[in-house]
Amino acid sequence: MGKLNSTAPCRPSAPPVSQGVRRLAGLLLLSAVMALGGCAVLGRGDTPSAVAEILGPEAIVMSRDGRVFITGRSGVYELRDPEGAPRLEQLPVRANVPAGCQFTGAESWERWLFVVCTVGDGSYLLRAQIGSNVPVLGGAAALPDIAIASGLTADDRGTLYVADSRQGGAAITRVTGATSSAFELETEVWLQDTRGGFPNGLQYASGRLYLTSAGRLSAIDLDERGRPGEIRTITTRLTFLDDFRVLPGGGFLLTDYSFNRLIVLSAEGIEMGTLAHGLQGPTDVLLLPAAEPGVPSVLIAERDRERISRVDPPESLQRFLMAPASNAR
Ligand SMILES: [Ca+2]
Repeated sequence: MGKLNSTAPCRPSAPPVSQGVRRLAGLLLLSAVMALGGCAVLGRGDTPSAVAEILGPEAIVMSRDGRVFITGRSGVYELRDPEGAPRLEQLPVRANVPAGCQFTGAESWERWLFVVCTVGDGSYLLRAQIGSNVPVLGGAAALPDIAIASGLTADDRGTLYVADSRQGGAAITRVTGATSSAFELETEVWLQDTRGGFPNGLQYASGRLYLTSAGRLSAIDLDERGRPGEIRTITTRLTFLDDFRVLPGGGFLLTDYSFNRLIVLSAEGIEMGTLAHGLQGPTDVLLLPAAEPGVPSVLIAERDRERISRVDPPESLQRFLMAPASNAR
């Protein structure tokens, strides 16, 4: 399927240590790899192959018409032809956003792409209309409640939710007005962090918000007024979990940042297996629908390897990625 094939393997990733140390180790490794003239591609199966190089990739999102957008440390990109001859195109920014704003969360809702970025103590929301050949990011709006914007998701009505990774800050802020023509936002603290643990990945699915914070994955019900209801812990682990996908059958495809792998959890939080290992700082995942009915492949953002990778799921886990009909529950 892909045109990128194996030549020689990269070195194995460093053992999991603290997040900051890992970041540094990742940078050193990148310098070493660049000195060697680039890292060879790893091939298929449950070790990833390279799709595109990007500085500090954080989020991968697919629009409703199947276009793939990626946030990186210093820009937002469209990944064209991910399974053929992948290439990145940077989205121009025509907005009043401070220099050095680092892009993190991304979400697509109807014809919009939304991204958040943080510089200093300020966070901003930008949007682009998808449809034109190269979407242009504009309309930067400050997000006053948010120190370190992280995960971003939209509910069925286009209300946005932003996770704030600042320790002790609000866990989740709700943003309305992002789809209005004036782009006048109303923000409110939606959920105060009561568990004290680095809110990061955030995804809305079927009337619930799912959140990772440090090693915890939680489900938060929305009541009929859209307020947070019951908060349920799905799993707690001694690691840092980053972004994830809610799978068609109700399970989760989850980046285990500290242990450099991608895991599949059942809806109940039971680990069903490792979908990819040997990653370097995985921060997000996306299911790429199969061209013909079949098994989707998976795109992975590897922040510490500064690249987007693709992996074909091992047979033992394929049923979890497919429609519920083939996924006995
Ligand atoms: Ca993240």
